Amino acid sequence: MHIEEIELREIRQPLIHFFETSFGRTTDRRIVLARVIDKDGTEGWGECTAGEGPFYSDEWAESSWATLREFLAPMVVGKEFASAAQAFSLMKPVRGHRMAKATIETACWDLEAKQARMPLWRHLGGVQAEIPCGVSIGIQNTPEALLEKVERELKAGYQRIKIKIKPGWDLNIIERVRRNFPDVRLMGDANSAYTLADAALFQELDQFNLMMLEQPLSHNDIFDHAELQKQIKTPVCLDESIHSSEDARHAIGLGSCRIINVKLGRVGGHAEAKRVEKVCRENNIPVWCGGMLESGVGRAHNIAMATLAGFTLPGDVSASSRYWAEDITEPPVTVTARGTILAPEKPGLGFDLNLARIDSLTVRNERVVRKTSASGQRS
Ligand code: OSB
Ligand code: MG
Repeated sequence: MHIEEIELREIRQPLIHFFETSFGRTTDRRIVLARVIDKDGTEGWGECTAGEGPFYSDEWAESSWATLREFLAPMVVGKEFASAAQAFSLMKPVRGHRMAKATIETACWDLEAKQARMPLWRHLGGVQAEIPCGVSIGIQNTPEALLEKVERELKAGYQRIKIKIKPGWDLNIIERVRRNFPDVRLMGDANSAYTLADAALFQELDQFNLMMLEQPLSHNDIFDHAELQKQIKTPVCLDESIHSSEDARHAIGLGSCRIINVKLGRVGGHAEAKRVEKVCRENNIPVWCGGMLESGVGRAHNIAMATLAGFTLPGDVSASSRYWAEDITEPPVTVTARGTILAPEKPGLGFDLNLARIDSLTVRNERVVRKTSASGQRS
């Protein structure tokens, strides 16, 4: 692989409905995209999953743009490397910034799959042509609005419901949803809103037969989660705390969780996501694919990753129409009546880019090309 150019774009696109978590409400998305172009002319696309502010993680749209433009893209452009699996190590001098790195890394995988004329999911080693889907439902203005949403998603066929919780929107809400839907596969996601001092609350939640409780404690903790897991029956699932296969190994060893949510951006791309999946599979820890309110590009990458063998639980990857009036990919992502997504058979991501739509949403773009002269000027 020899990347001749990386084009960065920022697009802005409103969500159909606000999405609220314990750390805040999102109404309009800022999404950084990367298009990597090989010297043979093949291109690949990746999406940065950083949010609009540094609240889910320390990365955010502006920091990822600056890091990509100043450091990461120049480390990859003009380099000859054996495969997409090596892209992450080219960017190793930069510490952290995994979401920014994943933007380029995942684009390289799309490109490589296209060169091999293979669907990305098969190129990654995926084995499931159909993946089970759930939905993540944010905090609503009223409990009634939440119940309506749950009902609508179940009618659409989704296989499990995730409810965002925070202090004041937790026990009472889970109880009401459970009472109205006694048999659904249900879980809660706290996005780090609690501490170990809240263990009694989680013990009370045990009676509602939740599939799991996602990231109840601090965003970088694995120690207190291990203590909490000892005190409750509901499986703990880690999201924010897992940035690498090393983190996964440590969390599993400590007993901090029984399930792991894998997100491409959070771990730095497909190669690391594959390593997380492997560690978990070898330790009988089920994984599932998380979501970050992605456009069609990130969504297509999530679908490909979720076809790996260890992804045995329904993830947060759902239909484009739940987020966008119009997606930037053609066709948009759709879900079957059985609550599944069919992995596409076309080469690469398997979805075409709607370039006219992308152009109309673009607020800035920048081309990073190889330095050609001794003076260090970009050509
Ligand atoms: O914690 O999984 C999370 C969205 C933004 C930031 C964090 C999370 C989420 C979601 C939404 O739960 C998943 C989706 O529908 O894309
Ligand atoms: Mg989460």
